Amino acid sequence: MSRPLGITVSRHIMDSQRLHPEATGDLTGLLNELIVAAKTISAEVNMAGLADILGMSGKTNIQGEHVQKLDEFSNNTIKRRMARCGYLCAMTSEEEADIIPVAEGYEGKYTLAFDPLDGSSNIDVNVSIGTIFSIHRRRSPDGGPGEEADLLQPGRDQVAAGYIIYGSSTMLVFTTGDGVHGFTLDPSVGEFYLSHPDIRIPEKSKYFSVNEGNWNYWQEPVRRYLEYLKEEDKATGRPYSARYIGSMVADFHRNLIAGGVFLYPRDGKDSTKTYGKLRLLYEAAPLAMVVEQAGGKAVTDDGRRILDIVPDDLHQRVPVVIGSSKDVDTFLDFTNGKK
Ligand code: FDP
Repeated sequence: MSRPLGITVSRHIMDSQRLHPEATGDLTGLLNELIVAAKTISAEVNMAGLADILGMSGKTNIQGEHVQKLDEFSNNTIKRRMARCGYLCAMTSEEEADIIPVAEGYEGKYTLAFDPLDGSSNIDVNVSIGTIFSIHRRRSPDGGPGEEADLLQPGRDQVAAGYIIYGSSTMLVFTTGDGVHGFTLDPSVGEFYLSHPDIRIPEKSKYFSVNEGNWNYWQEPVRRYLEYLKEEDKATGRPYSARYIGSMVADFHRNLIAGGVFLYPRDGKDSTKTYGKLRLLYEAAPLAMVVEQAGGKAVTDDGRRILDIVPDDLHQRVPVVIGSSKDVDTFLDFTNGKK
């Protein structure tokens, strides 16, 4: 079988860089390093089901090496690779409480926020999981280590954002502010090839993704919106169907391609849950940039644009409603009291 001469992700990034004569190539270099980390994680995720058979689920493997849990492995893979890539000044990860410094002498002009393995409750059951990333230009002067303020920037100032989904195939989906493009990993050659150029999310959908187990904890407009989606009305394409995997990357990706609206509203189960569950810097903001670049919308459950929120904490949580633009608009009608 002859292979198609596909466009690799490196070629795509280089071609995009050519459109910006002022570009130094740093963002290209940064993305390429991140892609190597993603391929490493993908290979490990694909081995996950074999862990027990190969005796690698305990603390030591057959070589006597320490074996890490997959989320720990993913975090370390990104952290170690990116700390010496020379393009970053600081990082933050879902797995670490504090700002992550880069190696001395390797400080660059960007920051990276990442969720190394999103959907962790699905790791052991062979359901899609993913890595989410967000890149900003540092605010502090170039040179020397970055500061927390370099990471606490609103999503609208991201220079690139995206995710890698480890599913039936591994896909990289990202934007540098010039549309959203998807690449599928050919594991036999270890390359991501352009498979989904210029992704556009359908304007209106027939799917909603939400954990309805939290129904009793939601606010009234959220409940009424969900009730509305479930009512029968042929003219507006209702009732909608439910699709909820419980990995944000997987739910989001499905909706991006097939159309849909994903919600994780505040649920008030306890006092710490008044802002929902998802994290702003490395879950909500990057996916909000992707969805907006694809023609969709992302807001909070009280109608604020996610990309406009200025973070005050690295691990800040935020309620999220994200997806097809008309479906998010209908949600806003409920929060604004128009419906
Ligand atoms: P998880 O806790 O499994 O890591 O990031 C948090 C997250 O997954 C999202 O990926 C997912 O959308 C959500 O939590 C699922 O939460 P619920 O189990 O409360 O529905």
